[in-house]
Amino acid sequence: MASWENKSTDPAVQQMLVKAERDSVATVWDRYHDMQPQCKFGEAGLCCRHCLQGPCRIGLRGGKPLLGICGATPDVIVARGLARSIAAGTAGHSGHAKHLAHTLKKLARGQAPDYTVKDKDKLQAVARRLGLFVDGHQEEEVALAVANAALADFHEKDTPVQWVTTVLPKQRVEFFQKHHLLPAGIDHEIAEVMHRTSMGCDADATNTLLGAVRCALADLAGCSMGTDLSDILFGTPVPRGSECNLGVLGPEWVNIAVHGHNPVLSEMIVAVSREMEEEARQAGAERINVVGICCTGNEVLMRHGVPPCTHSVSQEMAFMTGALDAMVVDYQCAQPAVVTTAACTGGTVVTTMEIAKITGAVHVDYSEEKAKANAREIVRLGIKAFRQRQGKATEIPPIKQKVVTGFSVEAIVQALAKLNSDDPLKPLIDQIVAGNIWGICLFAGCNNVKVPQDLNFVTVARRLLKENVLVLATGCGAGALMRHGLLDPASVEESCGAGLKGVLTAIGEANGLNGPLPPVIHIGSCVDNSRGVSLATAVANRLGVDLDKLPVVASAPETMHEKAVSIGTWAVAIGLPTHVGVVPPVLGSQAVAGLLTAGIKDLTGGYFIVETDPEVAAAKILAALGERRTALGLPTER
Ligand code: NFS
Ligand code: SF4
Repeated sequence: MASWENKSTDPAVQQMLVKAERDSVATVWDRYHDMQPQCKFGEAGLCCRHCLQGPCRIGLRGGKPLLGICGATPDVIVARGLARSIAAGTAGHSGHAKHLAHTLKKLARGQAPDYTVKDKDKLQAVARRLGLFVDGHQEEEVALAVANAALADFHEKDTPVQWVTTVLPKQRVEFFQKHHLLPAGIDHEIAEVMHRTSMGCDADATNTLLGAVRCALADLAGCSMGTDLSDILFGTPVPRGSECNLGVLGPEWVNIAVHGHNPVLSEMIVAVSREMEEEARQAGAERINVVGICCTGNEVLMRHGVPPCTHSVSQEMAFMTGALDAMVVDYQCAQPAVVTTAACTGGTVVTTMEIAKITGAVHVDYSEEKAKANAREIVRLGIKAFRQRQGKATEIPPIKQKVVTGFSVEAIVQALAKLNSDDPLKPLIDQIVAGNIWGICLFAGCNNVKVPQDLNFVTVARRLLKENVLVLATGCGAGALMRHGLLDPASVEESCGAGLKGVLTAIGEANGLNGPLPPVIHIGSCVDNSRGVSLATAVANRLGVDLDKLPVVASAPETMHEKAVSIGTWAVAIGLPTHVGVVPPVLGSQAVAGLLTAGIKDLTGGYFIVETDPEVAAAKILAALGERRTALGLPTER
């Protein structure tokens, strides 16, 4: 195997890696190589720096583990480290949601004139779900009430976080209440984890992990709120077509990548770029081409069909083409290295948020009050970089794949309603019962430099599709699967088992598509994992059961970010078997590892499946679905 195949299975990325080597541009894979060997203590979760007496590294003496200087055991140190990761992840998702809540509030008060409520029905639906007044009130009043309810969910109050209690089946909420797992406030739970994991506080690993689970449920709230408010502000996605991979860049275009997470910014870049075509033409460009990277790319792909050029671990490759003029980042998942890559290849990195500046990037202070003016300033930086690029060579891999995207739960239910308008979920449930859909798997999470890019995603997904598992995908997981053709309806024929093929075709044809839905149903960005929860909750409610009974699993086969740790933890908490394909830093404690992969099943019904071999992982996921089918009394022969 050539060395770049160990790095990425995406041929477009492979081509850019050859170029990077030729041009002596260091990439994430070079830095990973330089980092070897990585610290064994850190890998096992056995390093603590929670006080200035440390760092304490837990080695063995005489075959027995040492204790931290304060006496903290390996179990305590591993549990505390994991809990802090979950708190950080929760801060990421919920910070994103809070930003949207502030935007909605400014809009309602007339302070954000460039934003509107795009989905009035969703505003009303969310307000009703939260028990707020709707009838007879102005749109601004309802928007303000929803924004205030969202902001109120951040602090501790007498009632638990509404974006948890209103998005799950009643039984699950009662279960959380009984076990003291309902978050009291999103920020409150993050602070509580920081408190209890500080020196001399919680020294009972199980207790720490329960606190971490409550924090992870605050992450679910952040995700659900992120989805709801984005749909209200920017529209609930409907199915649409697009293309992806580096081939969506064009040498004669002003290529601007939106990278990061929050559609608050990327939506405005998309909007103003359409108004600035003339400026681009005056600079000698044919047009402005906005493309996506990572989750904000998913947001604008879902709502506008903006083509994603790459995702996650391969973000530097967008600059390696020499054709990317500006990379506009908000926050999260932007490797600071992109500034160095841009310095080698040309192009500008533009940071926009006060909490996420990168030394060497150009910073434009973005505010919702001056959204369009700020966005124009940013696009102008792209046009300027395009001018400077004239006469320089580009190398754009001629590789792109067709994508069908835009499957919000609303869109899925609408598509199913074409088969049964009175009871849209019935056709889905009938097919699960009949075994034409063996179960449902939600693929989520990142690429990770430790895994050849996309290998685990594609291997596990292909195996599951053959076994008639309905596959949903979000975030960079959807990115991985789309760059290998699995969001293209044309690949149903070769990739899906007969049962699934029949279902996808029936839904597609009932909706006038002249063919099937794509093999993988793209439901959005990482916060949109909440759409998976909504769909599962709708099915559970329709059947009158809790989520831990459904043949539904989650898989993050190449996970990287702390946010993914939070998502995985809430997935387990709501009762889903959850596969991770990268070993998290917990192996230093058998007690913690055992609790997460087995013990917790007795409590929540969910559990982690940690499996790095994608073939074995697929088999374990199928077995987990089989176990659920058996418990429901559904046919299990295939
Ligand atoms: Ni999710 Fe999205 Fe991608 Fe991973 Fe980062 S963009 S919020 S964390 S790398 S999937
Ligand atoms: Fe060491 Fe305890 Fe301080 Fe951690 S909290 S660094 S284990 S002394």
